[in-house]
Amino acid sequence: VVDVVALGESMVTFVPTDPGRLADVSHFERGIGGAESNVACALATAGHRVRWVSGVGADAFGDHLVETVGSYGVDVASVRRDPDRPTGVYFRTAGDRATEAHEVAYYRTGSAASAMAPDTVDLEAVRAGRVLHLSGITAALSEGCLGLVRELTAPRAGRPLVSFDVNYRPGLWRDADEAQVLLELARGADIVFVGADEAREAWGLHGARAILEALPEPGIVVVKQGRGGATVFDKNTRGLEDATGTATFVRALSVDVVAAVGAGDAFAAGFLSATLRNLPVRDRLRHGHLAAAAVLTAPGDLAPPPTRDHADRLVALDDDAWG
Ligand code: KDG
Repeated sequence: VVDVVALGESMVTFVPTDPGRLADVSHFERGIGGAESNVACALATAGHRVRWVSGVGADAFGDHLVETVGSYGVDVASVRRDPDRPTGVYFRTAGDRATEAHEVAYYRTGSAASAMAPDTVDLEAVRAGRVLHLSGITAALSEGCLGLVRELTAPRAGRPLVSFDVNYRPGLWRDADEAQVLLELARGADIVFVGADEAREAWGLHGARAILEALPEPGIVVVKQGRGGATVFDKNTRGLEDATGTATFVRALSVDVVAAVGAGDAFAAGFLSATLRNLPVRDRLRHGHLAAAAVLTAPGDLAPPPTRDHADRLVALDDDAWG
């Protein structure tokens, strides 16, 4: 039995070893990135059975991605090797510590993963887990990818619990429909992760109340307030007709941020792991914040999260420690 299936594109990443603009720096360190495989690797580290579904080229970077994600214990047997299309690559700067702004240059148009579509992916393998994790990035990659995410978020008897991270990437969207598309996909999910900032940017929605009113269907909506913390609204604490409801808020850990990229993925993984274990909502948030802190304090998109035992001990610290 698979606990979680994560579907989405992963790329080989190149992050400069010294500060500066992409136009100027000359040395880069190779890593891997990809929102959904980041989630998959973190969940596997936490002891869950995880499958990653994607496409990569039949090239050296494809080998590297499959081997690296596989080395976390993630099942990579459903990753399609495409002889005609390359593995995606991206370059990004480590980012400004104060503003968290960073430069990103994607080389992924026409990539193997962007060729994913309902008829090129093994849908049975995708639907085999208890949870299916998707993100708005996939929807932006191509018409075929959008069709696939639509298919997977459509109502269907016996489907897995669908987790959807909005992951708004303005640079990836080409048509003007993105706000509507992302909203529609989020509404088809059971668990939605969205940053208050991205809800503002993508949907023009200000504050949790507006977000909840726009997303009446999902059983769980997690609104992330960046360094402030995150709030969970679930069906037990909000009536669908009363979108304000009561909610559970947990402050984020205060850490010295090295690079923020990937923190949202780690947060989702920590939250989903605790959800699979049926932990109380407060502890789901604490697990999310802990996993995020591990990534925030490391330069890469993907940093090893604390082990399950270690995380459990930290989550059990009293309220004073959690602030
Ligand atoms: O969530 C982190 C991602 O942004 C990164 O790992 C790469 O998936 C990625 C993307 O498309 O930006």
